[in-house]
Amino acid sequence: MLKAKVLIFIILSITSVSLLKAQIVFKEINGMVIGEAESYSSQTNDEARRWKLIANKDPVITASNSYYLELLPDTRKTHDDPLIRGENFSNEPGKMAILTYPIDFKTTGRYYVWVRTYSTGTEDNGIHVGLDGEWPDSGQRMQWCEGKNQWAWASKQRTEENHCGEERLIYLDIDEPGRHTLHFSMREDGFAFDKWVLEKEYDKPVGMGPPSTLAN
Ligand SMILES: [Ca+2]
Ligand SMILES: [Ca+2]
Ligand SMILES: [Ca+2]
Repeated sequence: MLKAKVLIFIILSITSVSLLKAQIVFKEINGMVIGEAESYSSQTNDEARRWKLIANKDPVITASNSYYLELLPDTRKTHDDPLIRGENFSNEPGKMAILTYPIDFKTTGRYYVWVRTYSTGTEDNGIHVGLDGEWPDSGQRMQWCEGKNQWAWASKQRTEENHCGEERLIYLDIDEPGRHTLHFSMREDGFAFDKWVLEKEYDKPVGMGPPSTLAN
């Protein structure tokens, strides 16, 4: 009887630990929210492309928290590789490889979205961002041109006129305080994703950026 009770206790403990692990929640502090890409709570629509957890191997390539995600496989490495919509490219947001991060907000308003990536070319430098299951115009086609072959922060939107992206066009509007969910989805495969920052000021993070703002 005692053995059975101990066994049930162990099973319940393991279950609650795994539930806790799956329930990382972030919080906004003074108009900022910071999170590691690898601390997502769920990944969906990942049949064709999947975010894989990568540990720092090269001491020169230093990801925040020693880990980052890479969207694999990467079959379109150069402009000469075939572009296959729904496989290695998705100009439509919220269709492929969706990551979700719960966040508790106190302060409503507009938050600019910054992402730290490591781009090596022209076919691994785009991503989409969404909120609460929706994909507003202001979250589509985040784009990086500067800072190849190194970790780089940016918050720019690719437009017809400017393929390298315009500043201050990537943002999410928080209308109500409380729990919201942040999402990212694939635009180009091979994207390396280290960390994200939501901030009311348009103020580029430096280095690895500030530490995560965890609610739990
Ligand atoms: Ca590109
Ligand atoms: Ca690619
Ligand atoms: Ca990281």
